Amino acid sequence: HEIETGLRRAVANDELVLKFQPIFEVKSGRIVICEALLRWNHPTLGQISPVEFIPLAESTGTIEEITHWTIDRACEAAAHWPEDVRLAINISLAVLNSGALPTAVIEALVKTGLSARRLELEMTESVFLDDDSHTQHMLKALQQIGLRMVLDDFGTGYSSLSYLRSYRFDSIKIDRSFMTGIATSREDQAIVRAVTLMAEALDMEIVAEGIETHEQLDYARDAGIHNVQGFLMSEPQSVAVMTDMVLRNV
Ligand code: G
Ligand code: G
Ligand code: MN
Ligand code: NA
Repeated sequence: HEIETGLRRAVANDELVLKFQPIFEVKSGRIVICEALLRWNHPTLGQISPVEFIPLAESTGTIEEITHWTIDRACEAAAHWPEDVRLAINISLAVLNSGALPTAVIEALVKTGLSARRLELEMTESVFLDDDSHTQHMLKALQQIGLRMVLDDFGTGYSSLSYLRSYRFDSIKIDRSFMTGIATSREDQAIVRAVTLMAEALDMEIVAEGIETHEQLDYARDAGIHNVQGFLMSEPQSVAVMTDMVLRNV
């Protein structure tokens, strides 16, 4: 309850903080995308993870305000980055279904001057349980103005290949659970290779997340994964450090 009431004031009290975690192109070693990751610095409880407060924000209705704050701040930061670096923002199901997303996104793009093609929305496949929904039409409309749609945590949850048939994602992020034991698991190796081949055949970019060791990075490279993200390359960073990193991007 302390969390619940606090959440309503978190935006106004400036308690939310955005971190950014870079995603690197395997081929060039360059940063190609930065993912915005939300943190809540609670005045008495300390730093609270989005895993804890996002579900609460969804059930109490504060998720829209929080997401719009995130979109505004993240676009503002990314507008100062080089043109070839994209921004990724996580969007939860409740926000996708609410209908307010397109206006919030377009307003942020106009206000900051960030071009639509530099913005990616990451969502999990729960969004697509309902085939041909209103939400899918809305996402297609955003895609038509240049935004990229990313299927996050691929391979977990309700995972079904039918989502890939009914909706054109620009990119998929294979869930980090497939990378954790890849050095010793023939199953994980086979799955990562197969998913990469499929992504390529469907003209989707493929990202491996949760890369923590050189060995995992080697397996990702050998499988043909395009982009990688994980603590081996970089943890989530402050906006200042992230901006410095992309300006020195070589
Ligand atoms: O780095 P990490 O602990 O931040 O993220 C934990 C989870 O919270 C991940 O599933 C991530 O996608 C999610 N998350 C992080 N930031 C946001 C955000 O701004 N909005 C939403 N909906 N989820 C987020
Ligand atoms: O679900 P999503 O992919 O948006 O989650 C992002 C989460 O993954 C964040 O909590 C981020 O801090 C975390 N993360 C990023 N890289 C790594 C990594 O190499 N290892 C682990 N364990 N978590 C990671
Ligand atoms: Mn994500
Ligand atoms: Na993920």
